[in-house]
Amino acid sequence: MKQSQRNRHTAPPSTGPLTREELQLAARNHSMPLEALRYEVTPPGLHYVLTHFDIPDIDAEHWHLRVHGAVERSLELSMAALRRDPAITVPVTLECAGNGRSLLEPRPLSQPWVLEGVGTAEWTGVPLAYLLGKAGVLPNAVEVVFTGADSGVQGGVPQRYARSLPIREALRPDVVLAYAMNGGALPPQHGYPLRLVVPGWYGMASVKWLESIEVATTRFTGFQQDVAYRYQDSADDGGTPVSRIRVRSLMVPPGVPDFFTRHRFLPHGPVLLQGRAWSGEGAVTAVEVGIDGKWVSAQLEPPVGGFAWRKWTLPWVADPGEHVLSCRASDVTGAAQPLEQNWNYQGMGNNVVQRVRVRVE
Ligand SMILES: Nc1nc2c(c(=O)[nH]1)N[C@H]1C(S)=C(S)[C@@H](COP(=O)(O)O)O[C@H]1N2
Ligand SMILES: [Mo]
Repeated sequence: MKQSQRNRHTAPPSTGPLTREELQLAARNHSMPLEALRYEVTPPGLHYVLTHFDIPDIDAEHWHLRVHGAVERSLELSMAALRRDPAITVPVTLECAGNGRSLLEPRPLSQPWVLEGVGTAEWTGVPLAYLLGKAGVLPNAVEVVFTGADSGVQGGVPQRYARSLPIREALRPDVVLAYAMNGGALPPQHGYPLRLVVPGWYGMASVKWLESIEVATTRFTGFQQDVAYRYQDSADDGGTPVSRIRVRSLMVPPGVPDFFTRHRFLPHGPVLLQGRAWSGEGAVTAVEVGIDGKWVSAQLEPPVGGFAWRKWTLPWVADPGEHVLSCRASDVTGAAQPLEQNWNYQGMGNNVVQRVRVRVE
């Protein structure tokens, strides 16, 4: 697909007020309330949700997973068969690649996330590598294509939701085909009866309502791979694909909110500031907390897992007045959250530092 054709049906970014279409998406797809950062593992109802089309209605009794393409043996597996395979449980922080989009100026028109398109769950299921091993990946395999049961139209293109992974990522031992979330049945909105979870990658890679796994000998060029989820400077820029989660931290806003503005009110005196930090590039190594622009190192707790967030805390003595609190994480690659976000056409990979205004009384 030529890039000039790619964004032909996508409305250009806007400086105007929020549109009805954005409201419609925001009401369907919910984020994680920031106070839920207190939970190490996010309760399923508080985990963010992002669904491009409709939640498909799947009868798990008759559902089958197909594993096919460049393999020695194609497989067709029922849920009962998958449950007999060895299972692993992986704690994973998932974040939508468009998280923070509505903070950009001009604003790319899509799901208008603020900051909270994130959550951490314990995903239980069969390692993808185990099933690929059973099928026998042929030596000319390049990618693995994952297709969900959901379909619709995006950018004028009718499609089923599908994404691919390079073969070396697909063979990682921690990539899981999950049928349980936090020890309970996978809820409909999170991909029942089976979804892929790719630790460290932005959420778009973790295909829900999975029906087909195809080992491919050429690069996949589906819409969600080649058109959506790219870092582009403009509609005409081919851009680069979005993959791993950029380092980020968030804070539980202290005190209590104003109902409408969410401005915070806090009594003066000692308060424990806290939040969580994560990165898909590797371990978070530091979190600094900014108090009116002065940065102080926070205390870090061990992460919940290799690609799950870690808690940070910082005791603060709040003086009366207006204050701006922020937090900034860095990871093992040396990457740190930017103070001002670099703009991109689709509003992808935002990890600008969060700023929380509080009035101490
Ligand atoms: N089949 C299918 N899988 C999907 C999607 C989708 O629309 N359809 N959305 C993706 C996106 S963009 C994200 S961010 C995550 C969200 O997962 P969650 O809703 O379980 O948090 O699912 C991904 N997997
Ligand atoms: Mo997403």
